[in-house]
Amino acid sequence: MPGNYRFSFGPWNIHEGADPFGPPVRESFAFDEKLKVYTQLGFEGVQFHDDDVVPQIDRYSQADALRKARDVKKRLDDLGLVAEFVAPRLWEDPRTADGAYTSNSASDRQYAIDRSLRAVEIAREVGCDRIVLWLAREGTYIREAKDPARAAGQIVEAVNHLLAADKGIRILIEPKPNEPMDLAYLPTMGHAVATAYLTDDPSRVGALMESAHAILAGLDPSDEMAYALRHKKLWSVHLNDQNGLKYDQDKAFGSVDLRRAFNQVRVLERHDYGQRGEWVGLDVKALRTQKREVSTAHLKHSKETFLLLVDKARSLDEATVSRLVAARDYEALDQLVLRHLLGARG
Ligand code: 3MF
Ligand code: MG
Repeated sequence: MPGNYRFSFGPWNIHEGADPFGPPVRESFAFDEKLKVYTQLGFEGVQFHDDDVVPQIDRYSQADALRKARDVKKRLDDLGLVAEFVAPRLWEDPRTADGAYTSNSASDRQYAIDRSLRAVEIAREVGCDRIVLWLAREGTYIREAKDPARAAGQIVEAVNHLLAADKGIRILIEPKPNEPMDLAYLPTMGHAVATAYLTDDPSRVGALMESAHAILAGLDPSDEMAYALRHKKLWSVHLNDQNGLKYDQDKAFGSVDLRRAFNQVRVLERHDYGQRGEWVGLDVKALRTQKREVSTAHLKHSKETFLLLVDKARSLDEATVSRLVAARDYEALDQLVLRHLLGARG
């Protein structure tokens, strides 16, 4: 297998299969069992929500929460694992029902900022300097409920609070156009990058591109990656797949559209992604139909597909690509790529 990429996923990617229409179908894996899966499958990086590190964080003082985080760090060290990022979970508490940083309630907005500041300290305790903001409920169900220009400013102010609280922390915005909201305020990479430039320290604000989120916005994930790369702001990815405009599926990488997956890998390869410490992150759900003993296969398969596509990206006949581009023979270019992906000879 080619490649010197490092892979990560989040503990939520090993789950019990509940969906909005049905309960869990598999017994849970304890946190320590999940950590063993990382080593078994060759993943070094762990993506965390703040309450993946400290379950029920709101019940604990910050001093107690940080003690618990130190214990998690020790368990990571013992297994040779690294925390990639910590993301404040700003969408489950009743105080986030109307949004977090953009809630119409001042006290609820304050809760969201305080909770995010706690997440920054937890990140430090587990040894990482990256905070991911998936702004789940920043948006509306009913257009007139909020002022969108004010909301854009509130998100910038919240990011500024985090930047000021810890001068070494970096913020990665993970855009998504919908779900749970009807319309979210930071739907695309363009919004994430533009928000970074509005903050007090744009050099410490970047983005995380999730394939399914780009597809839900009607965009091509490789173009979203490329846009952020050009701004030197592609600091992580959540690779997965999505079959058109419907509920957020988080299917195994490449499961729906192999060529779209190939182009994501190719753009990463062409821009030396990973050479500056970026992780290849997955955010994939096991199918509800999987039995418990095979409910981590989606992680193994997504990583395998990624590496097979690295091989495809590296072995594409780039001289012929250049010749066909120069001749503007895009029909032939199309077939060159299809034949390459299909492994056709001659
Ligand atoms: C939602 C997501 C989230 C984020 C995660 C980390 C549950 O569509 O992708 O996964 O990735 O919260 O920021
Ligand atoms: Mg994600």
